[in-house]
Amino acid sequence: MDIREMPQGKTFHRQLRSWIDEVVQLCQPDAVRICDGSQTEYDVLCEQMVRAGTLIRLNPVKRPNSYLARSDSRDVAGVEGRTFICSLNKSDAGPTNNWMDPRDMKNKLQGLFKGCMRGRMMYVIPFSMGPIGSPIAKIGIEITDSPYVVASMSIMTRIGQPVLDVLGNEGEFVPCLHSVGQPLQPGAKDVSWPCNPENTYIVHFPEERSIWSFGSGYGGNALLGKKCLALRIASTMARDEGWLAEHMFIMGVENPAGEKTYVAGAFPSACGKTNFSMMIPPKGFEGWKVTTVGDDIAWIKPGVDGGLYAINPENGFFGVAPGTSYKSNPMAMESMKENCLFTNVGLTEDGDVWWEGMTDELPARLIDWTGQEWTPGCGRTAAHPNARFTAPISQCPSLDSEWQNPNGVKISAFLFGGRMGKSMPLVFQAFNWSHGVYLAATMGSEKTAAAEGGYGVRRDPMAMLPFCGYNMADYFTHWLNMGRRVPEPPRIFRVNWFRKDADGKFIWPGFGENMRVLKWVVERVKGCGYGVESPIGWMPRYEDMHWEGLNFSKEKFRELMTIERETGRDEVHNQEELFDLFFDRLPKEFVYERELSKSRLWRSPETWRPGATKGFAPEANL
Ligand code: TSX
Ligand code: MN
Repeated sequence: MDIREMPQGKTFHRQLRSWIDEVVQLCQPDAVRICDGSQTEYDVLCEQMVRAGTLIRLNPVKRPNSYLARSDSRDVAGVEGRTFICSLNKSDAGPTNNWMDPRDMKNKLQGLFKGCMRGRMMYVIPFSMGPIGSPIAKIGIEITDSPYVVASMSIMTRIGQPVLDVLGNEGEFVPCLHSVGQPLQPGAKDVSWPCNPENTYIVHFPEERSIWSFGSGYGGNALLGKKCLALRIASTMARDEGWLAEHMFIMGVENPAGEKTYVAGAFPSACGKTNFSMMIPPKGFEGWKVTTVGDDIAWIKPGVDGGLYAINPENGFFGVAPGTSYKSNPMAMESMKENCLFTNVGLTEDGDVWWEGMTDELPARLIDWTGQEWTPGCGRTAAHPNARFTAPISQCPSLDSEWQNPNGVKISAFLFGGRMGKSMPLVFQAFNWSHGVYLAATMGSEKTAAAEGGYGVRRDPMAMLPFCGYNMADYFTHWLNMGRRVPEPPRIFRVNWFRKDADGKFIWPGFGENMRVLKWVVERVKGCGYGVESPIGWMPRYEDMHWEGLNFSKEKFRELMTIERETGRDEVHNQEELFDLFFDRLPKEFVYERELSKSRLWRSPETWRPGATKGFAPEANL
């Protein structure tokens, strides 16, 4: 079947139709298709991409209804250097975003988009971020010349006619214009992954609430609902409208009594956020359940009862494949058994996918992500390190029963955590909201190599550094304001699964064992969990945590939880760098919080606990 002969989505939205006309005039596509979101549309598009060499159909027995895409080797990841926030004033983009005057940028983009879809089909994708019709959801319309983007968006978001129906004739939408930036000359043969790396621009106009993306067909650069709309544009909407658009997972934790507590959290990249959101309770936690609402983005609004309610605006997982296995994340593996798109992973001889870390045993040979023959000793990786799986969230076995609740789930705790080899304990609780916001803003991961810019901490406030659509100092202020506006804000915790011992080995087993931390968190927010006050926050003692099913000694726990006065002081001192960056708009509360932290850490350990000389551990003198 030819996609051009199929029935299309229908809309009488005047503004939408005139925007489509405008884009046709500018981009000069061969034909236009308004996507209806039907299964036939998806199937026909994938079939067309198989014929064009963009997709490879995987073995239908091993991986039903699934495909592999291999991108251009220059188009494999987000491009922070070419991502812009074009607010009217430069200072509203802040020191951590690229900025250009919106008029200059529009001129540049008009030039790039002129005729850029010649020889190609233009797709109009109506999509809803959040359950269709939810009061928290937002509608976007992505116009793209990439059928791969259409297929990906139909997994990652809710698309098609139902969205147009809710949009009606007057509804609001965020226009998202995307092109791979490589027009096809008449008679010319297309490449399997068209893109334009020399002229890539990912541009956000926060005041106008529009997105223009040119030159990349990959991930967040091209699937504009995710990082561009649900984080960068939504964060500015959230600031203006009094809610939060966050780079957070959402999960439910149910105890044996059947009481469920929802937790949301943000970790910087490579800290296992997806793994955590799909955790399986370990031995010793019979009757406990963890359920998944989302693994990447949370939109959080004040509810009428004084709490904060969160929805996952997405409808799928766009996860990093390498490292994902039945050991590290069985729920993710189960989610990708069928109906999936894989990008830049290896192709096995029997037509299935493989990536580094997927199995202990390596395949004897396969075709790697660049299309070349691969063998275990060949010196290249089978999958690109940023290779992805795109899977429908509905296929996740740990999916929470409330995942489509249009009003969201009530969040009781926020977790923030980075990768810290020393100085940060396994878990501690902020003293109060402003202290918690401070802990979230100073979060980061230790730099691992001198090549990454010397030793120290790479700060990633709320894991939002690349995704905040406005000045991050104003974002901190917004967070502080939310705590004042909401009578019952969630409690805030810092976690760190990555502390190392003197031999450089991880002290904490992590993964499912993180349930022990979650249990303490849940008990704290319910008011039935014990803890002691430390110089940096509330901490569990050994006996305050549940150890059944794990052999973890009191001595190791002490090593894991210790705050040495010197390292603590170094950490607070080091935070100055971040504060300097935002000096002109930094909320006063942060200055005071830092001074309070200092006064607690600079004091003699004897005042923390009689007899202590070096530091603090929840139940011991050091
Ligand atoms: O995802 C991880 N989590 C969270 C899981 C719920 N990872 C993988 C991080 C890279 C994406 C972890 N790695 C975690 C963790 O809690 N912890 C570690 C560190 C670690 C690695 C290997 C072991 C232990 C800890 N192995 C053994 O103990 C045998
Ligand atoms: Mn993310």
